[in-house]
Amino acid sequence: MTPFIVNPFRFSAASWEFEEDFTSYASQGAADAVWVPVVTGTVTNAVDISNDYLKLISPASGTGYYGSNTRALTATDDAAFVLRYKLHWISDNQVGGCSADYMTGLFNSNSSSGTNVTQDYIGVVNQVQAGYAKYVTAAGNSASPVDGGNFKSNFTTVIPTAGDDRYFETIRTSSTTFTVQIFSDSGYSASLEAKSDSCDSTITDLDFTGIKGQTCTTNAAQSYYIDDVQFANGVTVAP
Ligand SMILES: [Ca+2]
Ligand SMILES: [Ca+2]
Repeated sequence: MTPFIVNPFRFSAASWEFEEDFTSYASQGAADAVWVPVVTGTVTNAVDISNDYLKLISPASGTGYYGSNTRALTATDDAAFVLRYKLHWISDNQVGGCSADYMTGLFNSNSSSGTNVTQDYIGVVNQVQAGYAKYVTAAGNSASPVDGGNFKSNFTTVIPTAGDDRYFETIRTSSTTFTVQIFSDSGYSASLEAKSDSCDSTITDLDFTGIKGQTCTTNAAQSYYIDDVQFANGVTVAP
């Protein structure tokens, strides 16, 4: 009888392409060289090297406009990747005639995210508008990440709430499908809500991850930070 030998490596998932807790930067310049900030107006977005996270503050007054921070990835697979991060909601201001929309996800460009800046993207938008704040999945081909026409599914159980830590997992499950699941724990075991959506197969080359978005001049506002970012390429299950 031939002995059956299990090869453990045969079943091993790929490893994370990177894991980021924002603790390793010796200076603001070193952090900004990796998580490249782009900003106009009075949006504040940067790695906070004192608190070891990536923070975004869109002000309720002043001239908020857009901000982005992205870091480069290596040739993201167009049909399989896993992105995880913790999102801590600091505060929001649910007023005004136009919304504050910021997205965490993957993009095919390190450009900013004004309404006229088109790019490919998949991720989750935090939208604050008069009377509500919500998380919504989004996927667009040659569009603006804050274009509501490319919003997919509203999370209705998990609502942005001051002080909450939520753990987001976005998976591109094929060229035309993706899922987003929100967990309550850093082990990604306690699921609070999940969405499955379709996307355009022409959404490709998502070689940057980070945050992007915009606000109007004196209206709705939001502040949050992300931490413990993990990215795995070419797989549809977390390593
Ligand atoms: Ca951290
Ligand atoms: Ca495209």
